[in-house]
Amino acid sequence: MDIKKVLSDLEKRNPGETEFLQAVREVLESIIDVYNANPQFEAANIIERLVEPDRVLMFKVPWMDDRGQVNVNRGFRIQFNNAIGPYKGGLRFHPSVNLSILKFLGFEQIFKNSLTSLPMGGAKGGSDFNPKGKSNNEIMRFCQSFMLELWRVIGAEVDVPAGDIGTGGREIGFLYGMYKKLTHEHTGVITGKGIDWGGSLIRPEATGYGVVYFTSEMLNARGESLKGKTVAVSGFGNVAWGAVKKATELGAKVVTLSGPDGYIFDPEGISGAKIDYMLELRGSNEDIVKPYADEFSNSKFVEGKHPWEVKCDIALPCATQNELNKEDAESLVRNGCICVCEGANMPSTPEAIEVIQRNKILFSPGKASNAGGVATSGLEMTQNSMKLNWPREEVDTRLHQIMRNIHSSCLKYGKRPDGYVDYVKGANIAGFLKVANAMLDQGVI
Ligand code: NDP
Ligand code: 2IT
Repeated sequence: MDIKKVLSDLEKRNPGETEFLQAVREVLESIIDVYNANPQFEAANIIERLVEPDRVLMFKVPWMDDRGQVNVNRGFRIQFNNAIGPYKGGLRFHPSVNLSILKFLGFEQIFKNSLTSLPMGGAKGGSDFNPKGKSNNEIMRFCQSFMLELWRVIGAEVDVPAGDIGTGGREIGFLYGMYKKLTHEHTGVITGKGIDWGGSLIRPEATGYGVVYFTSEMLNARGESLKGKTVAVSGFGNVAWGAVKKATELGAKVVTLSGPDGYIFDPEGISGAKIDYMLELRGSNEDIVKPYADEFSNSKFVEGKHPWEVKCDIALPCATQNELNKEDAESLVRNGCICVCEGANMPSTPEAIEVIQRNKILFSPGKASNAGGVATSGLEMTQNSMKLNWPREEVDTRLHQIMRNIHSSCLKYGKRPDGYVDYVKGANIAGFLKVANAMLDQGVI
């Protein structure tokens, strides 16, 4: 494979899709040796087939606001690859959403879902709709209009959406209600459902818990543990909340949170009622973390900055893509950080990853360490198929085991002769092999 040529061809066909190209480049650079050692991949042109989504649906989402004005947003669903199972992946509602961002997320999802060992293909969708500041009724009308298009292409055995940024339990409820109305079916077509109507226990916590289970595995492999460690977290959404909860439970002290307005530094640690307050902040429908500092007097708000300037042992970026850059990585290194474990999708820039790995700091890519969310979605699908609900402990135990298995897969393909583990390479190779072999088995389709 000639990576340069593949990427330049891809750029020509997808001009300006920087996030998508960034995600593809990382995978290609990781798998090149394995790819070249197995000529059957090139013979079947696996790479060109893998970087082209199976299909892209783009649609108009008109909706009426509370003043009676008609608004128009753009909706998407990228069905990227279903070699190992039905398409699966979240829906992002955020004003920054565009084709490039959803294609990068859908592409990453292929390998992430493969790593979980569950039968799920890769997909992503969403809209440039901004849920911030909207009333419940506006959110409902938007979600209903979105589903009026989406329902035609999804299905419990076809494509199973879920939440992502800006899409939580409330939005999933409105989307599901409309799907049910249109199809007359009550099925497992969406995950992240309410616990009384087909949802799974632990799904809300799963991504953050999984990130922390994965961090523990990485630390254990170096003879370390989370106990007594200082942790910096970014974001204050679903993933950040789960990560803070589990890290605190396992004896670490989480000292930061962040939002688009800046970050909170809480030297006493974010625990107990402060963790519950994160849910209030998120539910307030505002775009800010500043109120935390007004609520808890020993903490401070630092405007317009990322939390990576704070001294910490462990960094968990849980907000959004490219939120940790080269300078941030250098600051983490200077401050003695020993582990960066991604909760968000692609939060570290390639330059940041280079700095982190060069300094032999533990680093895990989101597609490995945040896979607990979609894995638990997979467990929700299993429970829906069986028409029963597992207790909390059962789901949590399975989630924990899946994270351990993903860690082992990373070690298998990512361990270097000097003992340092390249989790990026390990995750990409392990995720890729299963999908590529399935594509070979199924012929040119
Ligand atoms: P939420 O909407 O719950 O939270 C997202 C957080 O990131 C919020 O704190 C949000 O602030 C912040 N944020 C979003 N966009 C930006 C931006 N452009 N600049 C600065 N801050 C931003 O989403 P999740 O917690 O679900 O998702 C967080 C990350 O984790 C995403 O990368 C997502 O793809 C990934 N992920 C989510 C999974 C899940 O199960 N939910 C599973 C695996 C990965 P604000 O809301 O104020 O904009
Ligand atoms: O990025 C992700 O893995 C998610 N947003 C979760 C997807 C899912 O289908 O649960």
